[in-house]
Amino acid sequence: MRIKIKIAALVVSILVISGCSIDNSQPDEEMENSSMNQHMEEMHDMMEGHMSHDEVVPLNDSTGENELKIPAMLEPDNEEGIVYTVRAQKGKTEIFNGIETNTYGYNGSFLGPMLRFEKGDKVKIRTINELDEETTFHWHGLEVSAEADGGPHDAIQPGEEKVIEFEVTQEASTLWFHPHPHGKTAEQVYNGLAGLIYIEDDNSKSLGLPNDYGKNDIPLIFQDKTFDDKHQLNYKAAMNDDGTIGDTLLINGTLNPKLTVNKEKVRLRLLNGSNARNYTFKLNTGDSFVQIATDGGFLNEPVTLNEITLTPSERAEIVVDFLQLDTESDLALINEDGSILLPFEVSDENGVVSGIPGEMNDFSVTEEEMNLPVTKKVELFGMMDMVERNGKKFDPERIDFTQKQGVTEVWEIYNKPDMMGGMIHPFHIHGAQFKIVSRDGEAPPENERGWKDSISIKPDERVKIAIQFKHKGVYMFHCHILEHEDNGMMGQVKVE
Ligand SMILES: [Cu+2]
Repeated sequence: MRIKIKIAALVVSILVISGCSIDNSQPDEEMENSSMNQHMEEMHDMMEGHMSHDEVVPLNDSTGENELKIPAMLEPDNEEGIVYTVRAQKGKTEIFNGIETNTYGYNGSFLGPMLRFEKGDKVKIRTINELDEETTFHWHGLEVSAEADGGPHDAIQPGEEKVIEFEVTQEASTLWFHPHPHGKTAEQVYNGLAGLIYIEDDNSKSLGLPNDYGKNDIPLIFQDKTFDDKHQLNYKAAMNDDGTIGDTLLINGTLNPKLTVNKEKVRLRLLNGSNARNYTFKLNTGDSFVQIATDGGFLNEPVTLNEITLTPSERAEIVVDFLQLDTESDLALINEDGSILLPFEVSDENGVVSGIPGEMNDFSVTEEEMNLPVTKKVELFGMMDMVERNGKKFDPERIDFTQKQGVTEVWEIYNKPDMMGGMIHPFHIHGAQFKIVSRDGEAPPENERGWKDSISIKPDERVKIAIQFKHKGVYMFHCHILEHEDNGMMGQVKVE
């Protein structure tokens, strides 16, 4: 009953929205009955598919029968002047035993390799599109010129290639790369296009943190999928305009993964690489762990947590101390529903002894940044394919904001609730790392006091961020629920 009232109220509210800001080619007074009926039908269809967060299909437990795959570290080319080659390609992957699933990948059939950069590196990447459709190569979280950023303006046609160059000027962090073609991002990521970037610097190498890749420094790319009865990824069938959610979790492309670790501190680099699902990660024993890094760098000090929530595209580095945990009991990483995401098998071997330093970084939001006036306002609103940003849909021909290179501005992002209460929108800005100044006027939680490029924004929440762009050009800012992005919850800032 309550739901019916909510739906009725929502129909009215959406009719108002669609009359005035989306379907604005047709003035309200001329709206005929037929069009009204059509709107009602569209609304009905929309409600059927709308994903409220109480209704998210739970994930199947991992049986732990497959050892977690670790993405290969990409070797540089020997070719003069080109450091790396990254190819987007189609392939077949054995996700289920003895069955080939059609997938996309970078330099392989599914997902991509890890690219490791050092601060100060001058990098050239030859990007090649071997798909049958256009794509782009977007370096999520990397502070590069807009030409290298791989937004929707940089489409590479099938069979074509593009060389990009940039210098790594930012601090140690875990970033990632994925496609960003106009209106096609969600499907390409869903099919498997995503890879990791590790940036290291003098600080990260001197902190003594676990850094043996694949042994005690483990990347975890979380992606939920729906497989059809032929074990294929059928995006069109699975697609939900409000964010495509699946019941099957893959970590680094591994179905039913488990992770074998030594008795030591293990660093987990968590990446929510899902189209739309949020994850609250915890240990099944309720034990705590420490978070050491946000999207774009180390926290000043480790923050002890019992759980951490990541919305799509957010990252966090955490350290779990398997020397301190009771390894006799079953240990696993679980989510908010208690679904088993990743069982751990702890070997009898002691690993290396590593500490976690008390001081890791010197991040701060300055007094000046705190007092800057808000000069850009972003309002996120809507659901399904009726999402909008500041009352508009993305238009590649329209520049929404301009900002001066090297000048810090404070943006305020507001998630305007709808009659259904609204939903969390993960908000991402290209080409820069930013600082959270406040959430609803309060200082952000301790584990968000570090560089960010993506943030979760709850319904009715107002978040202020301080952002500076190092490079010029046109950058995207958008909701990272990939279907919302494809449906136009995106704008462009021109940095001059
Ligand atoms: Cu959204």
